[in-house]
Amino acid sequence: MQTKHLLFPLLLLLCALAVAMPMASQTSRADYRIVPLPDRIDGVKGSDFRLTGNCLINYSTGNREMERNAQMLSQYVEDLTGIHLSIRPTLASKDQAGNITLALDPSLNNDEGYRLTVTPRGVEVTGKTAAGVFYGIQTLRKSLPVGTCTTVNLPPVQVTDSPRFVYRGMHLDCSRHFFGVETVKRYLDIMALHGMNRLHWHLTDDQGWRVEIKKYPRLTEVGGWRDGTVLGHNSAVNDGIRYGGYYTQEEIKDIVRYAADRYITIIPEIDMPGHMLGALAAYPYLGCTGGPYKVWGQWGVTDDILCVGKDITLDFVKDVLDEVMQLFPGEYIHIGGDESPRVRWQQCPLCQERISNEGIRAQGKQSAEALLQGWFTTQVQHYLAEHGRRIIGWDELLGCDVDTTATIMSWTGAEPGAKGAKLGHDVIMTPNTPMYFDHYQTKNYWNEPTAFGGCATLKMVYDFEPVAADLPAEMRHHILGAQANVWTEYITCEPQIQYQILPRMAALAELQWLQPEDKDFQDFMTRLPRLVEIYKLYGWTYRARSLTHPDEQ
Ligand code: TNX
Repeated sequence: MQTKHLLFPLLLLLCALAVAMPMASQTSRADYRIVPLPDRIDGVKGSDFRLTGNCLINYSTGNREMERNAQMLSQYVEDLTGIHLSIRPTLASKDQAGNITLALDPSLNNDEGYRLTVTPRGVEVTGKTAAGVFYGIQTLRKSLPVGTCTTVNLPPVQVTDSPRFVYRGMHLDCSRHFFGVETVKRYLDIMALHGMNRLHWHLTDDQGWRVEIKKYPRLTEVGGWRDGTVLGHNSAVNDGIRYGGYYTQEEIKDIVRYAADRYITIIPEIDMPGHMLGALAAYPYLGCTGGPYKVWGQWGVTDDILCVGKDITLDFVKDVLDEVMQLFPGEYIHIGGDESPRVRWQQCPLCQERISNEGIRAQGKQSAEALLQGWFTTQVQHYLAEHGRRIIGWDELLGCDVDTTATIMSWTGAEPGAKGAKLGHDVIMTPNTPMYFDHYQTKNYWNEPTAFGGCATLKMVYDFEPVAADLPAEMRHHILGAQANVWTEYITCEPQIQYQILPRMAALAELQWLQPEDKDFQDFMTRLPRLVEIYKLYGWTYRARSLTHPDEQ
């Protein structure tokens, strides 16, 4: 065979190797200007720390939480860069050279605060608690470049950070449409990436009861299913397709654990006395008229709510809450309280008897029926308090005379929140504009997936300030934080959920973490694309146009 025939393939091979070689040993550089922006990023002199597959992740021997933190960090680094880091329990500080060390330092002043220190010799993520370390890990993760490489250079730095608010929430409505365990877990993953720590899980409503309650099996057998779903915004057309589903108690426990591993507390919502058609369809005796009732296939507010004139209704509620408390260990149970028309109560002899027996009388603008809702809520509140729990309710509760141990969720606007704080309630701010992520992201929505209505652009979310300017200084601590709500009347699948929340969650995260004087929208927009690289890496759907048109009114 002549050599000239071999020469060409050989040359080709050499060229290919030349191209492939630098790929195989590719180096990239970390950038600590992430979303949300840490409080302080202080550059330190010295050479970069070289993160390679030879680095270990050290964590304190015997600490389960820190071990899990180490595993998560290892997984994140591998997802982003392809570099595999082994984890190692260790006691000795001398092992730190060349490695990443996760440590606790009780002298830090914020429970969720952390410090990330990079020197040429190593990386240390320190938190007051394991949760703080987890947030430091998120920051380290988001600082890394996305893309396969063998070495990441980390410029020496001291990052110090702590969240502005203790309550950093997202809400998910799994009643109007039902989303399986994997979707909820991914939602929690997305929350973790954004440094959020409360999932408000809307589990029951007129369109479906989604949590298994052993004592009342019909809640899910009957209340979990509807005959069909209306098309669009309550048109005359119904698809006629049976729709439903629910979470078994085992699935709930699994999700609660998954959340806890990410330092997220789940707050279940059992909405009462309104938004209860799921339960009424299953147990018609719970209503004033006795039914028959059907799980709703349309949207809005129905007049059929729980009859609170009957003791059996209170027994039902307590039984359900007993099981709910078993499933959800967090302090808070959300008991709803929104949109409860009182027309049935006005007509119901038992509710009227309750009003007179309890000596309830209309006061000023508050009708006797409004105060009956207050009476009912107080019963539930006391029952939960006996079990060491507290309630959150929608801002309608401010019109029902509940005491200040009830935390108020301000949704009809920001004013009820300010009013509640002045009265001495703790408050979570979720005003429908701009905190309803089921609303459109532009006013120009002809080309958007159908949404509830309204508009909250990325910039509007960013600019939201949860603490009213005129709220007196001594009442400001009542504003626990902010949350975005994702109602799912028009959201039918996971990519659509993600489209509605991303990238608006990035703007929300920044207002949850940053002091208002440190916020800067233009700067945020320069940092956002790198976060979006992580969305892409995990295959999450997001609204790309918001990156170039963040305020398209
Ligand atoms: C109002 S927010 C509701 C929900 C709807 C939502 C749609 C609240 C307490 N009640 O039942 O799903 O608007 O945006």
